[in-house]
Amino acid sequence: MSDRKYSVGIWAYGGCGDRFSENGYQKNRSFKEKLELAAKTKNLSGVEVHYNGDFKDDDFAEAKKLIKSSGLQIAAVDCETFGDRKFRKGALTSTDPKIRKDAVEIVKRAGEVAKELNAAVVNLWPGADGYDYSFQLDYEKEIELMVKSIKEISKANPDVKYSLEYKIKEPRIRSTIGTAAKATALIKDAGVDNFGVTMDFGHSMVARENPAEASAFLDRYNLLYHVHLNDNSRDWDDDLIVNTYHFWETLELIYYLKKLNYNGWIGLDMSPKRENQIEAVEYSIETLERMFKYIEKIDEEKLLESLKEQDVLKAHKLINKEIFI
Ligand SMILES: [Mn+2]
Repeated sequence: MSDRKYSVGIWAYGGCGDRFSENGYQKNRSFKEKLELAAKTKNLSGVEVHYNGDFKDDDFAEAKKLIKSSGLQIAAVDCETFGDRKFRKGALTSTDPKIRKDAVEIVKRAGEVAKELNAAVVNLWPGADGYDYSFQLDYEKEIELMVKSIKEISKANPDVKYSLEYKIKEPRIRSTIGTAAKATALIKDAGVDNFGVTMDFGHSMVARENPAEASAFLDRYNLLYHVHLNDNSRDWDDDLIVNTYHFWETLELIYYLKKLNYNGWIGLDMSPKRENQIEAVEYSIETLERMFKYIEKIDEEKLLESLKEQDVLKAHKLINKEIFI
């Protein structure tokens, strides 16, 4: 194995339910049981966990013990600000000051938890923020409140790295932060220097971006804090096994992670509903490792030359030579 650090969102070992199966297609497991499966997964070094989901303040001491005994590192602490009924009309952009404050407090507290668990980032996916209908929101207010919340979170924990995970839709029909460009604009607007972005492959695809290009864009502003790998059919965030739909987009992203010297966690965000969960994660890591190795075999100088000339055939011939042997 290489020295690349692979992690997975611990929900990959949970029930993997959806609105048609709230109990889940897989067995609903406790945090302890999920950690046990993660610890059994080959070549996995870390997990992402949800503060206010997998554990809250009252069972944090117990969760810490379980994490320690699992031998796993914590790649990211995610914040649960989306499932609670009170956040159904927004969390970080709620027009109810009490509800917005509750959401901001969860994210601030996740920062403290991240420090204690030595996590690389707090992964902040503002899933509750957005809207479903025309004439539902005051958009000016929505943006103003999101920027205000980002500023408050940043100021409370200046030494914690917060990574905003954009997603174009779901559960809201239109999310407040749907694209890499919008996440960047909001971070610049807030004028904070401890906020970056999580580029989730599937979210980027559904937003009709190209993940490699989105990553290069974010890197230009030093905002590529974290990545989530998975795959989908491009019309929904299916969180499928890596490289099962989009081979070229995945390979190009791998090339760019190397080209940009990305040295954060290679995070998996998957929901294997009908597959063996350990095997699905192991296969995804193995696939990514193979892809990194393919990329290393390609003559970099010639590839850069072909990119400069925009010579697609030259580039694809170079790449194909190493893959389809
Ligand atoms: Mn994700």
